[in-house]
Amino acid sequence: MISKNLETALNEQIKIEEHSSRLYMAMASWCETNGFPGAARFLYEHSDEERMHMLKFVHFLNDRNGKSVLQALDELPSEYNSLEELFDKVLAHEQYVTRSINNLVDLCLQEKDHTTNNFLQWFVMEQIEEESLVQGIVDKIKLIGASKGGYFHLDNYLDGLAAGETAEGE
Ligand code: OFO
Repeated sequence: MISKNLETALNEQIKIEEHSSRLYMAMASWCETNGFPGAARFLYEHSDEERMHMLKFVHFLNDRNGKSVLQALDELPSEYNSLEELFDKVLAHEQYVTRSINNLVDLCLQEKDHTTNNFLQWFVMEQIEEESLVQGIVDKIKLIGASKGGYFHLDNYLDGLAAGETAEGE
């Protein structure tokens, strides 16, 4: 049985994951209509992953005799000035999610809830991957600068990532 405190905190995380899913879908849509089909594909897939994160929390909470509640979501931006600005925002959002997961772990430790702590460790590791992946994209964008050809290659690279290829296209 999960504590009321943790139930509330996990429901807040469900909201964050659902928001992440919609945020990346809105970003994918911007990319799709602004000449970046590879980035769009990458972000649509990422949106699906975030929904999967949300579902993990929903099932866990329900399995622990808690009650998962879907909440009203914040409005999303639909316009970006550039792909650079968009991916800077993805990185900032992932850093925010990492802080949120860490706060949840802190709460588990305070409450000595080892089961939830154990469940959250998957997300702790996932956040290392997510931040590192997005940081890599942001770094590439900084290297490209104003080069249109560079953006063309970056878009192909992101398409490859979405298809499960590595940076070298292996
Ligand atoms: Fe991108 O990790 Fe969930 O929100």
